[in-house]
Amino acid sequence: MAYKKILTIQDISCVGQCSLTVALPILSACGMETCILPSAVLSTHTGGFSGFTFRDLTDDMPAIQAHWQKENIKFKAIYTGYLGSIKQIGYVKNILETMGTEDAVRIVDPAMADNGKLYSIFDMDYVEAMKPLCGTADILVPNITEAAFLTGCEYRESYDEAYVTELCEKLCALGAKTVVMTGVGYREGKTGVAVYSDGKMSHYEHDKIGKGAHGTGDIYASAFTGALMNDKSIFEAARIAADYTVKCIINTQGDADHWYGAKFETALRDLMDMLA
Ligand code: PXL
Repeated sequence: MAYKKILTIQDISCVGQCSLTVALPILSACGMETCILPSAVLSTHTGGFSGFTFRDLTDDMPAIQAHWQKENIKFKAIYTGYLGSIKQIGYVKNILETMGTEDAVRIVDPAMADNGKLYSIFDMDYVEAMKPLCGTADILVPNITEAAFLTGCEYRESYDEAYVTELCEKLCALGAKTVVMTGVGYREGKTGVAVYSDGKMSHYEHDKIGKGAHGTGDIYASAFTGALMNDKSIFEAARIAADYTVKCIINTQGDADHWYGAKFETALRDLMDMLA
């Protein structure tokens, strides 16, 4: 396999096992040369800690991009996650449109909400600003909450395939080519991933383990990107990322002190085995 240089754009939460502290090791384990563009630096993530610091790096982005352009640096994949400001979303859209190789894959995780609610620092203006970014995605990786916010559909905890199909159709109407939607389960005790492309829906179902954990969306999107860049099909990458994320959640069960994230590190070997 050719050596692949990819870019991921998301925050550094110094403590909390999410965003870049998850994406970088996972993508490295998948054999990717992983370049980063931090969107913000926080002392911790915002999901349960109080008093966190937040340094927005929006104003650093144009000069970083200009330098890369001068050096003729291009990326085989660009994967975006949690972003720092509405203005930044515009810069990131431009990076997605201009900094990829001819055959680059653009993966957007609209990391902004979960369990029916927006993350604490975001509002509906932010949701509105995310829509054009999602429209540039070759592959959009939302959870159901994010999909509901982006499409204006009601958020539901129980639903059927028609609801998920409607969400996916509306996300594709924004411009996304393929949707890989996480947390989609139709039966008690089960969850899974819906993959929607060219009007065709597939679903990978697996056991639902407890309530899940913080940061698992980032673990999922990172493993998905890594598997896809290992030449797996979209469905196969979606399945591998789901199996890996389940292992990380199982690793973390029974440790109440570890409420803030999932222990993904000790399952990296399993991910590498799944890619072999
Ligand atoms: O895992 C998503 C995420 C990423 N980055 C920050 C967050 C969260 C979720 O709360 O707060 C800063």
